[in-house]
Amino acid sequence: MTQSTARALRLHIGLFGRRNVGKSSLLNAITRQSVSIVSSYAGTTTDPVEKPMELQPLGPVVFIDTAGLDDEGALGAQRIEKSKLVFERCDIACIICGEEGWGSFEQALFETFEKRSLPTIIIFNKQDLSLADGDFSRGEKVPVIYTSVQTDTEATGLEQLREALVQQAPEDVLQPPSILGDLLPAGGLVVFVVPIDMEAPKGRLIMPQVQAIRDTLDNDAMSLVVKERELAPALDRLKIPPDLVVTDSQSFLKVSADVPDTIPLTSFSILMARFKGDLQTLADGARAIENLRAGDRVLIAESCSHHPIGEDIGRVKIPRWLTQYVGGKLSIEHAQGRTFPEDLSEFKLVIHCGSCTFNRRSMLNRICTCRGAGVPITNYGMAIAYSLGIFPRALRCFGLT
Ligand SMILES: Nc1nc2c(ncn2[C@@H]2O[C@H](COP(=O)(O)OP(=O)(O)OP(=O)(O)O)[C@@H](O)[C@H]2O)c(=O)[nH]1
Ligand SMILES: [Mg+2]
Repeated sequence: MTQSTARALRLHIGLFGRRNVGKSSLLNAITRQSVSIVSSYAGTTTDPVEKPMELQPLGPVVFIDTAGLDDEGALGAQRIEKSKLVFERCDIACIICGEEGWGSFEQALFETFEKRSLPTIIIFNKQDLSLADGDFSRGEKVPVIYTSVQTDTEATGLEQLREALVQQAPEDVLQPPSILGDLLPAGGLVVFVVPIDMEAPKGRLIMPQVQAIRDTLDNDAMSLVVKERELAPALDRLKIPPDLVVTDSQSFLKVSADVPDTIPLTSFSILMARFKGDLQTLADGARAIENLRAGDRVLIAESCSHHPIGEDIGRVKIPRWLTQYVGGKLSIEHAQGRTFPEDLSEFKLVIHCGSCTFNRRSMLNRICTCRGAGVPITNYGMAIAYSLGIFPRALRCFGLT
């Protein structure tokens, strides 16, 4: 995806500040590469340096490292001009402070961005030197973070930077293109498997099902909607096999047995992992199931606050499948709606629902919170696929295994 995403679709993040505050060091720390030259000489970076990358959970971004905006002399003035041109193509501006902290220089820069309605993040770098913030008052509604990115030492504050970027990203950047349209060829056919059981709402379909059907129509593709029992006869009636089968995760086992291995298969919840969250992070989270041991604490979080009925997926089925996989009893806790524990450090894994009632920013925020706490996070569909042993198959259609 990094290569194929057009530059214009990437979130552009500009790094600005005085010379020597650590703009280039920050770029290198977040990319984990030596992209920009770092030195104690003030004025090391001259022309803007662009680095496109995949930044989970945001997706494709490009960081732009710039020359210090307090550069001096005739050449310095030209460099400042070049850096200022970067203001034009930024979606988010980071103001980085170093030894001198916040001063009138940073304040003026902040006001410039404010006038441009450019979302801003304030970064106090070089925290390892125990610096004071300087003349800074926290009146503004702008994320303020503290980092330390000296080469050869472990960087701190980068997870908070990710979180701030999610918070400041414009709405359209956070919208993924489609639920499943890109997985289908033009005129393609998808079979949806929708169990009608006790939990199915009377007389209607649930939101991810409706959204997936609508997305298929929007992408000029065809859909066939069946219950589990009708799946095999439906496939038998088709002259050409479908391009994709999407099932309710709870029916994964039966459906995977009925659908030949050559036909791509996934679940509504896994589609939602990409649409509302971040496919790669949530897939990595599912792999943490491998390391679970009896007694480990697992948080199961659900964004809607429905009243659990029957064999509730979050309360009964997932705990049962996980326990079977781990081979011992886990200590499972639940969170519903907007409540989410502040301290996640004791959890070995967070399993989140598809999050159809949250917007993407809320789900990405939760992903960042978990990342910040060093706790893997996955979602219902991924966790079910993993514990039932069909994880690689369920991710194959996305090019992931
Ligand atoms: N102690 C400490 N030093 C840092 C940190 N970040 C950067 N430095 C040092 O600060 C100096 C300047 O770092 P750069 O990353 O080159 O700063 P810059 O803002 O890109 O500087 P110019 O390109 O000259 O504008 C280097 O000696 C870095 O090693 C940090 O978090 N802590
Ligand atoms: Mg630099």
